[in-house]
Amino acid sequence: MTDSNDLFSSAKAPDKDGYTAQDIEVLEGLEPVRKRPGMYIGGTDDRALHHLFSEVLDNSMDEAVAGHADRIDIVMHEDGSVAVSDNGRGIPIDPHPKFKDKSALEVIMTTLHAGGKFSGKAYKTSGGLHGVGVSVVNALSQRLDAEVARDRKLYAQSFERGRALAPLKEIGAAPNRRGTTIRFSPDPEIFGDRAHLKPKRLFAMARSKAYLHRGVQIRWKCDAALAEPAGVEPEAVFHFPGGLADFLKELIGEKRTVTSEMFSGRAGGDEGAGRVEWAVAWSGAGFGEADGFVRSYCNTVPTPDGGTHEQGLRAALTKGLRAYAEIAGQGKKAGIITPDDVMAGAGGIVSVFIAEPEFQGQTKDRLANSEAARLVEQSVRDPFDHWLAASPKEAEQLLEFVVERAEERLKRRRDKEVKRQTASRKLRLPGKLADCSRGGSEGTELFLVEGDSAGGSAKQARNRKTQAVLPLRGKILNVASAGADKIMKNQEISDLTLALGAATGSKFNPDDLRYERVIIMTDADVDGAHIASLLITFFYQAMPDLIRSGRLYLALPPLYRLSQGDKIEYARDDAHKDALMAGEFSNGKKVEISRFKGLGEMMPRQLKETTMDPETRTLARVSLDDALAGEAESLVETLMGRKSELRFKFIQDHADFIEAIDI
Ligand code: 0RA
Repeated sequence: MTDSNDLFSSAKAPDKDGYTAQDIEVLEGLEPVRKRPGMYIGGTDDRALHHLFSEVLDNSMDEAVAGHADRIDIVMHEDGSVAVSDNGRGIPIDPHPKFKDKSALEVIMTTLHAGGKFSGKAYKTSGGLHGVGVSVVNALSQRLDAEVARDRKLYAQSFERGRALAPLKEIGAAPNRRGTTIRFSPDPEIFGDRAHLKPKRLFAMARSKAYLHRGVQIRWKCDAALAEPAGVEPEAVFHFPGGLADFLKELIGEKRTVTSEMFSGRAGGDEGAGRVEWAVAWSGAGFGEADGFVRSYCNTVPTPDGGTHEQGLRAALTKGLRAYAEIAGQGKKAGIITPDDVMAGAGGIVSVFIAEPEFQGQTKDRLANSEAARLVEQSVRDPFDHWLAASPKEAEQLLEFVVERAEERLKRRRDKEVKRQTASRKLRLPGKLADCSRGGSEGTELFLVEGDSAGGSAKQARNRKTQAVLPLRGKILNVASAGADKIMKNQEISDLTLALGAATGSKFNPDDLRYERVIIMTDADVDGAHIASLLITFFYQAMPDLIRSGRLYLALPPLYRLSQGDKIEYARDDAHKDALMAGEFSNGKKVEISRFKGLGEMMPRQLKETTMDPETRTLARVSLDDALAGEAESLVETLMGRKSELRFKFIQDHADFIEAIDI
């Protein structure tokens, strides 16, 4: 045995083609295949059934890819059998060294894993069953006929369910041809009575094979009795010297593309391992299949789950385009481009030929060889750079197109983020709340406002980004005198806790608070003070830490507006008004004094300036001195628990409880 790893080199072994019967390794019989077909072909469904055809076609295809054959004939017979012929070297028929009475062909056909490739000197690069071998097809066929033209003679052997009916026989002369014909019919015992090979499917498989190897002509024939009902041509010839470029043209049809020419090419010669071929075009209108598509193949076997060769293509195109943008002075644009953006509007095909393909995944539909990624990237990159440089105008259009995809992607991501945020917020937020738009709580404020009309003014006056407004209707429940049950059911209280995002009592966690500050904004009158005191009571009992951490405030809206000519001032209360009259406005000229009946009466602009705008407002921080906690407790208990008439005075008088500060 020679130990050459080069699948495609015709080695210097005894036979002129470098392969003898002793190269075939015998592993086991075919019984396991019939017992557990799923283990070998991944099931017994339609897909598995058609895999049998792939395997047979791939064997012939490999002869062609290796340069030994240039023609393959496929014939679908009326009985449901299909024959695949090639003009390759012919399966070896010499006696096998280990089984002296058997030909190599019989050993190949009846022995699992028989095939040179398992000794690293395969006659084939792949297989539709990812290399399980033609013996599996034989095992799962009710009948298989093999015919070999070799050394000017014609040989034949037939099998039923994997068993040879007779030894290989020389049946005539073949003076000027060579090659192999395998005709098989899948076994209904395995696939069921109605499992028939579908002409349409075989036709499509045959056709795409021809695109993948320009050096082969595939002829298709189908018995009219099958072709007509299936709507398939009874005869066709597939030969595509344009290779994948032809294939892509066919796939994208009349659709408009971003560049006038597609990007296609090949590297690594016409035969053998290390070859790469590709074709890519971009379409603004999309190609129908979602946004874009990539079809990939390894040794002409489709890899619908992609893999390393697709990665290589993506990498080459992305890096190439980025580099082009850099050179064209548009590096900034290129920074946001990802492989997904490049491939989003692309239709592409990539085909590689490698020595020992490894397939991964549940259905073994993904190429795993890492050298395939390097091979494709290296092969494609240079030609892509040249392609871009050769027509700057088109390259520019492509870059624009891809950058648009990137921008769309970023926008989608932003929209999704916003949607997710608002959805998760809205889900649990009270309907009356006018929330702020900022994501985190940092720098945000919740204004608790008395009544809907003041709420309306506050919503107009606020800074939407950082200030939220929750209007509370009428007097809120006095939690100091209400039972727990009543508190839980109270709408205003539940709205308030929902808006704050934090639980009450022992479950309160300051980190949950959705706002940095909570600002009670009530009218500057008795009712307003009452509501403020009720709210403070609520916070004192339900979230004392909110007060302790200095996050609860009272807004101080003005009660009076004083104007004298152009000069305008606002006064918080009578004392403040009197002080202004005695000071700034004491020049004897007429002063206009108006009294606000409520926040709702103020113009949003006035409300903003006097009460809400952090630049110009004054707030009072509600503080709770822990040293006075016991006293506060009893005060709240007496004041809020029963004697409501004392509340207003309490709020107004206790300067140690309310401390005016500027923020
Ligand atoms: C094993 C060894 C050789 C060729 C083949 C198998 C072979 C198999 C198939 C299956 C369909 N068509 C095929 N053609 C060839 C090499 C034989 C030699 O060295 O002469």
